[in-house]
Amino acid sequence: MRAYPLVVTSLVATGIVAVVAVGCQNQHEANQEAAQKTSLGASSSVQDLMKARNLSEADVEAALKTYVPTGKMDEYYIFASGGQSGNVDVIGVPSMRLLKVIGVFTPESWQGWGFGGESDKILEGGNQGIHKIRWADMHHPNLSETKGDYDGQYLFVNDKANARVAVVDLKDFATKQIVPNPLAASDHGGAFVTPDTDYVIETSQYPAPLGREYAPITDYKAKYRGVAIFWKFDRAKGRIDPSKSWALELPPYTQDLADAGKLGSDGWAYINSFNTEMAVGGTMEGKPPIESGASQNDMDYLHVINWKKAEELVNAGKTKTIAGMRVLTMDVSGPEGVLTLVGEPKSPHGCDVTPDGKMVIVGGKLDTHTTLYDTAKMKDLIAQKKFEGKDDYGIPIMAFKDAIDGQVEIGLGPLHTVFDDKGGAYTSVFIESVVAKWSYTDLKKPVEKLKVHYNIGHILAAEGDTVSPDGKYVVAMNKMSMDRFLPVGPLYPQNFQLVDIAGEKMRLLADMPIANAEPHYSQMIKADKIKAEKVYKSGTNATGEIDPNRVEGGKERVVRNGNKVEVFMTAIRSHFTPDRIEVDEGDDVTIHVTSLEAAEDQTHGFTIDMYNVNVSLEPGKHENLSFKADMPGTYPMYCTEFCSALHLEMTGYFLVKPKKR
Ligand code: K7E
Ligand code: CUA
Repeated sequence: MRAYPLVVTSLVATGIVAVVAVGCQNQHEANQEAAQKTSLGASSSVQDLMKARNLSEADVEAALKTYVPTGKMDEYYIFASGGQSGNVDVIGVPSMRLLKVIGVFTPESWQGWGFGGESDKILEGGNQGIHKIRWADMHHPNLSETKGDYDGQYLFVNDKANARVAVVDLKDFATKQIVPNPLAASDHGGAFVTPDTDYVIETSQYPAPLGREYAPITDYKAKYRGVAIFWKFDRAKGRIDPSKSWALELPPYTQDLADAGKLGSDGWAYINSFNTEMAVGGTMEGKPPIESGASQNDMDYLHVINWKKAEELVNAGKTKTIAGMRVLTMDVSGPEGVLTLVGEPKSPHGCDVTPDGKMVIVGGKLDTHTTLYDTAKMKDLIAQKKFEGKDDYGIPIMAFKDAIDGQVEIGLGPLHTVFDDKGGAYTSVFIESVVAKWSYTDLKKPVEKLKVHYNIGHILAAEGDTVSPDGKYVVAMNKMSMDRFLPVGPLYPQNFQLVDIAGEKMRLLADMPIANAEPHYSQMIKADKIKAEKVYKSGTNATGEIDPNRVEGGKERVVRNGNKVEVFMTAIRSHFTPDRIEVDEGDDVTIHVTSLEAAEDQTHGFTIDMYNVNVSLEPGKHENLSFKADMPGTYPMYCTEFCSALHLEMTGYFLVKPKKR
């Protein structure tokens, strides 16, 4: 009630501003200039302001490089893993402003993601075993590619905790599919795409029997396995096709990161690993913990996979079906040259193919080097069967010295590497807490270091995983932020630091606190590659289809069939039709609701109090809400989005008549 006069007041105020803006443009500009001067307070120049705010010239330069004035747009999008939030954060560069949080694995209430509408079915599709999984540990988002370049169409993400991969459509920035991995319990090397997005690669992390069968830990070597799934992506449908997907059985070596070859190395995939010692812990039994058991050997193994050849063998039926998936087992892949190993120094992490496809770069958590593996040399060694031995599973091993191009001394704890357009490589160095810039084309070039705050994990670069990176920016994705932001209790934000790499030396430009979880990887794409829709075609549902139950204006109705009640509803500024629904306790209710809006940014929401249902109705959107009327009573239903001056009046009642007892 009380808000109504406020609405009118704000409308009147807006009206006045509009008249001023149209009628007296010059006066308006003069006013703005005056306002800017006064907002400097007592200072009359930039110098005074710098002094007052204690800013250096470098600060001001950084501010000018990142400031995006109102009404102007950013140059790039970052698609960042939301880590334990299970969702994707979309960030603008260079402003480092948060633009959207896309509901993926975890319910997101603004988007009505997972609160009774169509999206529930997408979330249901990602259930594992008998559990309704509603959280995720997202690690590596990957954009779809055409000829090795981001094409701005799709985003793929993985869930380490529950071994799943999701597909996000960048037409509407909404998740369209979640695919559960039937073979592994955890994944990590995902979701990496091949250069034309034929496949989305998802490789396991912690070994377990394929299909997650029980096997005692003493059977680790015999029964536990790693796995790499090659999910076939159907671009026309915009979905992964599990029936055309297949997997490669791997030794129980704790596979870590993966990447697909490109250009000359297209058709190959690479996975680094750790714990090739196959340590299984036993801290209560007086045995060393996995962390020390796994750090005994000087070398772990880079897995080199000829996936084109694997595809041929799969098509020739050389597979075994496990948990409904075709699996190429090690007794086939080893002898056929599909899977080959090569040593990797000390607890490797990161596995990044250079833009020219010639090298694979691996860091080492307990090493000071990055190692460059030569993709062409490895191809030759495999073709000539020049190996130095086999592992316990019969997988051939190439000699380290034959396979590498060289090593570069980087610093303490190099992890991930990204690239610019001039042969520059940027490696995140965790222990030393720096970004190290070096040259992958000239290994003798000195390494330049930039301190970051603090303990960088992943690093990302503008168009960094493509065949043609842009240079310009990298972002340090720091795990710790000790003294960077106002204190918010013992759980600190993560810190994204934007770094300017356009000049001779790296320059730190801005910090962005990441407040919702620990991101791992992210990718950055040129903004003009994204062709986002502004409104939906009338009746579009969460799967992107025109819903068969779409409701046209004038065709609203309530259909009863025994204890099934179907409501066909429309929403338009500022009412629902019908606005009264009366059902009996115990009825199965479905509300089909279509937004009749066609104007940009005219979103409604729909909720019924106390029923834990909520959907977002963007212009043209259709939703189907299904639930049982199991709680008798009187419940207001209303629009949850401030959509018009009479938004508060966009309401109605949901009445549940109690059963006679
Ligand atoms: Cu955090 Cu890519 Cu999962 Cu490295 S991983 S930091
Ligand atoms: Cu519709 Cu508020």
